[in-house]
Amino acid sequence: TNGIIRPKGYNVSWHSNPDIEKHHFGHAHPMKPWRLTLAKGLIMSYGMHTAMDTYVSRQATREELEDFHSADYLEYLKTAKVALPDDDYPKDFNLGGSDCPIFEGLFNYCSMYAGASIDAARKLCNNESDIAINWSGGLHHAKKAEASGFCYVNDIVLAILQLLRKHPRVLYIDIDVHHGDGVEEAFWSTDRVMTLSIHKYDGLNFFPGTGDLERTGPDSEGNPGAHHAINVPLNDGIDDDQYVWLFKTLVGLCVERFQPTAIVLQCGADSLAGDRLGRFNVQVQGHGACVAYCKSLNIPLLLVGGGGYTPRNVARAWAHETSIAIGCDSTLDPIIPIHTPYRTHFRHETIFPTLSEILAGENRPNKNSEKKVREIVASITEQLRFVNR
Ligand code: ZLM
Ligand code: CA
Ligand code: ZN
Repeated sequence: TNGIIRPKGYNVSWHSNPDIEKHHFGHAHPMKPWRLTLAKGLIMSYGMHTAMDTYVSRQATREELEDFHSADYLEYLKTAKVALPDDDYPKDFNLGGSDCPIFEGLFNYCSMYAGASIDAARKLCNNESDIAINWSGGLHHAKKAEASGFCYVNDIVLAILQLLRKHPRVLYIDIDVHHGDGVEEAFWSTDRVMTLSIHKYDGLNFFPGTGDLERTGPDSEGNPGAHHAINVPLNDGIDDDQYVWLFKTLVGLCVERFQPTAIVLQCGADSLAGDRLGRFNVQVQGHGACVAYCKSLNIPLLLVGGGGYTPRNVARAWAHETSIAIGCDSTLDPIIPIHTPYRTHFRHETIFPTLSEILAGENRPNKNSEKKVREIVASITEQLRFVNR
């Protein structure tokens, strides 16, 4: 089995539940929980599960969900009925539109992925894990009383609230192609959480329309959250070299300045080249290098999923990142094992297809100049001078 060995004295916990994967957002909706089945198949065909503590996640309780969400929103989420196509019904709490449809088992789906993130955070709190993984989480757009962008319950906020019971400072990093607005907003007024999101930004032309460089936290007198929101707005086509350089530079600066005692990394795979909704040219290698860099900091680490709309690439990235977490990435055969379920879905036989294989002639030029990237780093360096711990 590829020489997968459980790392000695190092614990990785993996939180998942096949029930989550069975939910459907509806015909042609880009969010496909089934991609988790594809990822799990790949992870298990490599035998990686034998090197982790595996947990079948449970539903978060109503009380746990109310740590962040309002009771009336949760009540509506629980009782909302699937509408008939022509029904004229109120779209309260932004539920029921094409982005956030009401589907069969919606509340079960939400409480399960939230339960997994909460459990994962608790494993880090009681030192039972060094890295905890929930690929079904990472739903960063959900607000206190509002669904947004395929997200209904904000499992990341709930997990960070767990971490804050034990940890004085949490660094949240978000490599999804979209701005992590829900998490940023939730911790907007505290200096105990620093949020760093890297994303495509094009004003209101790209969802959710927030996350410009100047958005750094409320700058009113005596507000502790000031300067603790960090935003990295990028243009289409950024490649591995630029992305990984930016990531390491900025995360390095944040860690030095903020000295987090725990890190949450949202690994949204829609920043990968060839994504149905994303616009970047990041490859599985570069995406994984971000995870490897966080691991190298030796700070308790929570890995969650997020976006990712070309399932075969999502599965590749999250399987590769699982191997990085357990430390077997260097010995892993990149040729996808022959007995991998749905192996034909992968189209190319390796976890590291080349850019031209991924894009198949669909050229996406890099619209990020070296100058722009350096200006971003200079501006954030300046911002971080205001952060004192
Ligand atoms: N229309 N079907 C990222 C969340 C991105 C808002 C423009 C809907 C879609 C998209 C839904 C099947 C994360 C917006 C889009 C069309 C208003 C978004 C259903 C295609 C479809 O074919 C589709 C009928 C649907 C939705 C595309 N929606 C693309 N982009 C964004 C939300 C979530 O990755 O960050 C974390 C999980 N919504 O741009 C509209 C403004 C709705
Ligand atoms: Ca992001
Ligand atoms: Zn996204």
